[in-house]
Amino acid sequence: MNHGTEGDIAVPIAERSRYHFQPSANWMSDPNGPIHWRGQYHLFYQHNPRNPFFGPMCWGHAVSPDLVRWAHLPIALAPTPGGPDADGCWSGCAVDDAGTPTLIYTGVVKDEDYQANYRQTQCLAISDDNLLTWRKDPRNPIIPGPPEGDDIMVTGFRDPCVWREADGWACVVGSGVEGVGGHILLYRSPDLHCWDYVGRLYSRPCQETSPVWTGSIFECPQFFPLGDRHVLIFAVWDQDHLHHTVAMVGDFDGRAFTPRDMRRLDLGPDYYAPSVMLDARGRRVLWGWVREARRRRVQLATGWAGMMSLPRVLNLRSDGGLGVVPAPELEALRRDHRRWRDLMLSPDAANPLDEVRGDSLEIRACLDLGEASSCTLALRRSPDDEERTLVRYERETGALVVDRDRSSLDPAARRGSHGGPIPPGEDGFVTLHVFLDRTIVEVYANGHGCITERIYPTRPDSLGISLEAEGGVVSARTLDIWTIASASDASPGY
Ligand code: DQQ
Repeated sequence: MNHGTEGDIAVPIAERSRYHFQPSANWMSDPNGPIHWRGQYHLFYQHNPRNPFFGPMCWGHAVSPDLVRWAHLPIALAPTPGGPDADGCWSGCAVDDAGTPTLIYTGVVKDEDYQANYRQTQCLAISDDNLLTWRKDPRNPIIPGPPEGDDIMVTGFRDPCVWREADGWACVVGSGVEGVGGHILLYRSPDLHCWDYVGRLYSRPCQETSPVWTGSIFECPQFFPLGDRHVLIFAVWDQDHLHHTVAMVGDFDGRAFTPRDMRRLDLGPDYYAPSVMLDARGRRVLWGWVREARRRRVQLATGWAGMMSLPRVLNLRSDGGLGVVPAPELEALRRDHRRWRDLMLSPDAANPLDEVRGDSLEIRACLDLGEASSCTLALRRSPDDEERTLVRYERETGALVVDRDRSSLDPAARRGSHGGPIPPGEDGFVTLHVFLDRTIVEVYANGHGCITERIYPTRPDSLGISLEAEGGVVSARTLDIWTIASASDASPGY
């Protein structure tokens, strides 16, 4: 393992993921235009191929037969000098236009006088060689700017999400006004080229905080039907900061969306820029960018930044909220398996998982908390507990919390506890489904919510795990632990 230094601490700098998607080097951020095309999954993403920082964005491209094993393909979109995307091809979507694969994305040109220093317009590109190379439309931009005549002066106009309707196309664009609130703008088109502004699909003031704060600008909106409802997902940008992602379930009357349920899509601080794909099985599969959570100079030494979340399948829950579970295809990566049944955990008992080690693991526990106050799973734990990341479920508050205060000795790594309420399942049990991949932890709870966190353990012996009860006895009705293969070891062989 390579090491850099940060103060007196040796910092591991080459902890690439084993089964989370990432490019071979440099910057990766938002997933873009995931599409299931002729039996294969295509995933595009914001990519700066020159260095591990935000820069003039390209669309990186990868293909997979199964959502799990990916082969890298050539860059799909890059800025065209003098064009409406001269300074970046920002986020967008992919659609099937009667057999023609089509990308709709935000082109940006630096302009000090314009919305947050970038003029933002919507552009289109098509492929006629099975998504390998892309031709930009000479008529670009297809939407030359934010709507005029509405009473909004937007400070963002980006990230188109397009879908087919009975007699044409519809598109939402993320927008908002700094210090005022976010907007989702709705457009319609007969042909993907000429677009009419319909109105605001949804707006919310940034002063409203309950049940969730949605900030000033909505980025990366995703809008689609699910069951008998519509779902609106977006990322929250405010005062030059990326915050969190929000999911709303509600009703669409053809012009406006009215939310009935509103909550965080992911309770962690490192998950952003969601993108949703409809696959051949009719599933809505969600991707997200998992950001770095340490200082820039370590990022430079590492040579890469950013990973893709695991694919997550969305469903509508009986309580009106959005359910999120990891895609079952991930099971193909499972290797060695250990199972415990009816494991009784009491506060003073020895750690039953003392023998288990690893930084690439899947853990699934069905817990009966009884009268206990909480149950805690520790990951990437050094033998003396100097480093460890805690995943705790608190019975009284029904909260899932990830505590990374001691995840790393690296002073450049961000700390803190994050989480929120995720009620137990209908059977009263708490099901934790945890994916550990070196510097990423994804925790899914009760089929209902999840937390994504970056951690950066520095000690080579921070590989232990433990499961503990606090304030009473917890029964682990089942506990399964698998080692997980590297996705590249299971290459699709392109
Ligand atoms: N990232 C893109 C934008 C989007 C933001 C630029 C979200 O299109 O709003 O790389 O992370």
